[in-house]
Amino acid sequence: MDNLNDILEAIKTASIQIQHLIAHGDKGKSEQQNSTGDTQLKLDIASDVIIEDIFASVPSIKQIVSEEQDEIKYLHDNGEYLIAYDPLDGSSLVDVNLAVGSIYGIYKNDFNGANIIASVYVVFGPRVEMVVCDGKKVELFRVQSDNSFKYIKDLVLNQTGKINSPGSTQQCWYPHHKAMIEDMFKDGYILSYSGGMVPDLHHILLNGGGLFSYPGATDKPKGKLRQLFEVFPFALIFQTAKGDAIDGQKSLLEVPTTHIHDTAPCFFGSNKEIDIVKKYYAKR
Ligand code: P6P
Repeated sequence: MDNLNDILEAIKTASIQIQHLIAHGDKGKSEQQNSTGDTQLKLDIASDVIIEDIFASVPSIKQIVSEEQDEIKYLHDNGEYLIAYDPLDGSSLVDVNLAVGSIYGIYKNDFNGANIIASVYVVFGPRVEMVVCDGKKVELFRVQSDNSFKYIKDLVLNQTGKINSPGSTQQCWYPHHKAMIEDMFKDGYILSYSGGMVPDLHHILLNGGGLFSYPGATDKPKGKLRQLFEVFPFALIFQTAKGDAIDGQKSLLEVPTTHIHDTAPCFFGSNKEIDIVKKYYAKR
């Protein structure tokens, strides 16, 4: 059993500081762009600095990869864990007072789907909640008035759900994807999409099921969401919560990584909804 306590405590400490930053920090744009070409908000950079400074004091962390930085950072030669993180996913949503989140993928030996051993995300919404997955269970924690993280319950998906959360630019969807989304709505699924993958996926997990999709499309054939610090962490969570996570055919954790900022088309959901995806994506 891996000892992740030091890392979890570091994430809790960083999250309390990031919560304060969201509420009171400078929300302007910086002059910089990240590796994916997104203009970085001052919140992105400030959140990244908080996390990196705290991780630098954790001896078990060997390397880190951040959405906000081009290269791998080397922390402790004798460290055991590699962490890829998105410090504040969907940060532009703060300006319209919508929920945002931090995502952490914890790896051993190498940054790829096969080597992820745990994932954590923190959602900054009306409440601050943290979800921790060690590959065996998915646990929900909620921040209390004294900034402690109280265990609430384990999260398990039902075999089917009601939420359909379709990402990507609709006018760029491939015909088979468009048909799948439209048929799901005809079958009574309920639309839920905020533009923030952390709250959108948290909603599905807490409501017991449904489908979140960010497919390849004509504008982004390999999708938009980043493998190491967005796709793989949530894939581990959904597969551990008795749902599934695929690229249209196979497990997302089998998708090869050639660069630390690679993206992947991704589908996360309950088993019935993932079967629907496989049907529409068969032989594509
Ligand atoms: P679109 C936020 O920028 C993000 O990376 C994810 O949190 C979210 O799911 C996706 O992009 C939204 O992308 O193209 O729908 O705005």
